[in-house]
Amino acid sequence: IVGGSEATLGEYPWMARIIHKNINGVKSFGCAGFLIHPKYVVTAAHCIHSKFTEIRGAPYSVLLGEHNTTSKIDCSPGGTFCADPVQISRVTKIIVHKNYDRSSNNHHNDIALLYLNKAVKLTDFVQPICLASEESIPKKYYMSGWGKTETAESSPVKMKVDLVAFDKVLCKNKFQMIDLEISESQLCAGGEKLKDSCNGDSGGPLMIFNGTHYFASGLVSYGIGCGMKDWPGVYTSIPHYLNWIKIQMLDINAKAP
Ligand code: 4AZ
Repeated sequence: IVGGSEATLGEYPWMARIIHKNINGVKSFGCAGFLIHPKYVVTAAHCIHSKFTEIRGAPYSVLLGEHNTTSKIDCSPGGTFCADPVQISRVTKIIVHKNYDRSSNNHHNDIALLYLNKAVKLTDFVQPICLASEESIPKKYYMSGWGKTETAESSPVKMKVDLVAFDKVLCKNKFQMIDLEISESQLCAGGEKLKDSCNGDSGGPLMIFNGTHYFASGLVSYGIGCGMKDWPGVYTSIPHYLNWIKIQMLDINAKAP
């Protein structure tokens, strides 16, 4: 997050960090995601290594309820108050959108669904987010994540920023100049100087707030640098994939072990 501030404890409790363990057991963090149900997390397709699509037992885990990624507090149940009650779940099934093309810079259909080995416990720090069912043009979007900040390092604590909507036609024209195609299933937000999502925020939700609830309206997909004036970030439209998400959830459930 560029140009943001630290989120408060428990703010945006659907924010997930996706951890990948390589063949040597080394863990790395690359992306965010968001909890939509105790057993399902949505993220970006480009966050999943190509060989792990549609297989069981891929080496991914999801961390929920986290704020400070460097804190070593033991948050076991029954302990004293814990500021960072983290829950870790293994990903047992991954569905990457079948029309996502890794070789294209357009990042169309940049969405994936992760199925967790066990339902997470819903707490003050771990809650699902609602999904937006239709595209709207809000006054403000909200973004959160642990990605790169203006210092060009990823953030150890969860950050937040608000972004403005960016006109779709203007956005299409802008990206067309550099041979990129913005489709109906993508939306643009930001484009103000030094206020943006950035590397490592991918897969996280672009949120809107209706006065009572937050809704995921988009998903961080890509951008031209971060925080460059007039270059908004590009987001996968959640309303466009609402049916896809529902169908995949039913499909996983039907096949679940
Ligand atoms: C990335 O590489 C990335 N501001 C995500 C979002 C943006 C740029 C880069 C857009 O994950």
